[in-house]
Amino acid sequence: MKIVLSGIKPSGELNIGGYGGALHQFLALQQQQFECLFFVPDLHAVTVAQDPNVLRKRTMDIAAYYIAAGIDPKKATIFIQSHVSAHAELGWLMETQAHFGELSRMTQFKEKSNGKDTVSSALFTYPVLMAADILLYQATHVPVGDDQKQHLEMTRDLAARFNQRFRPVFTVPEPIIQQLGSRIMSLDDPAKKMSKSNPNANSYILFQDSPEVIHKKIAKAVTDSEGVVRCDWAHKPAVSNLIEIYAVFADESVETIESRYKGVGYGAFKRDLADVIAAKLQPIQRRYSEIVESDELIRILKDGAVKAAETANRTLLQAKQAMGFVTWAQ
Ligand code: ATP
Ligand code: LTN
Repeated sequence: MKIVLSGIKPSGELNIGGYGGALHQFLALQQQQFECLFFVPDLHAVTVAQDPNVLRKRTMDIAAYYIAAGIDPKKATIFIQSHVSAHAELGWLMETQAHFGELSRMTQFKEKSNGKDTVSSALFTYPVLMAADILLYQATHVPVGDDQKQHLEMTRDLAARFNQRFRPVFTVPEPIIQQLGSRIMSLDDPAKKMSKSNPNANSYILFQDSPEVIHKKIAKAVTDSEGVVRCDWAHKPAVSNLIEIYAVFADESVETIESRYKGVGYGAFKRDLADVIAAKLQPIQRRYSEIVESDELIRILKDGAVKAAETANRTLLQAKQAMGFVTWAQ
């Protein structure tokens, strides 16, 4: 049985990077014979300071966007991380297995702590909680963007270390990092990942952006002076990034796009790209606004948490027994 688990943090407004690396894959995997769990990692969001009211709204937003984008609650379990307390508990147990040195090597921690006077210790141990998320459900496959590769590697190491030291409790998961869309870069600088933390709002496209805003942002996106719509990451990273975004949003190959725009300048290509993104986002935005304030969403999340907790508590009990905790039959 293949089990897929993944999540998008409610730490900022959802941008199209999260579509490329995550949602686009979630939708594809849901169609296959996988058991799918998609959750909102709110415990991960609070590793950096969050305004409580904003966190509350963004958590529901991410859940609503899952459904609006096409995740089907009848096929997948959708839940909020903090509603299943086993995550925090297994997170602690796995911290006893993680090494300070390996956590110190995590590039995401280095980037996020760089230049800050203080960072929370939770930001440092963040990958251990992520490992707990995955291992609780015995996930076999974890669809993520390229930036999560190192965290997945650590999850695999922790699972194997635990299994070896105690007894085989955890499945060692495989990352799924698709070729297209797993590294959507910033529109103002193709050397940087598209991220909501970028202070330049023109560097990313949000799920909630209107077609006008999308056109404006894509028109401003950096390109190069060659004027040829051709994918070549080494020499033309900015244009290659736009082509990849087009490919993901239109579900077309890079070659199809290159041949369509042969002899056509960047202007027309950019206008079409903006249309392609807007066409994908508009129905999602409509469905999002119908569901975000609804009782239906609350019911889906409550049912999801009950279902997730059953599996999670079972694995947690096995891990505690393996480690030698006193566990009377429950
Ligand atoms: P932040 O930028 O604030 O660190 P994030 O966008 O990396 O946050 P999430 O929102 O939790 O964090 O990311 C959700 C998923 O989307 C992850 O699998 C991540 O790898 C993927 N993802 C995020 N940004 C991009 C991007 N620019 N390109 C491709 N995938 C991305
Ligand atoms: N670390 C991820 C979010 C995340 C996640 C997970 C992804 C938390 N737990 C478990 C996949 C599986 C991020 O920063 N994007």
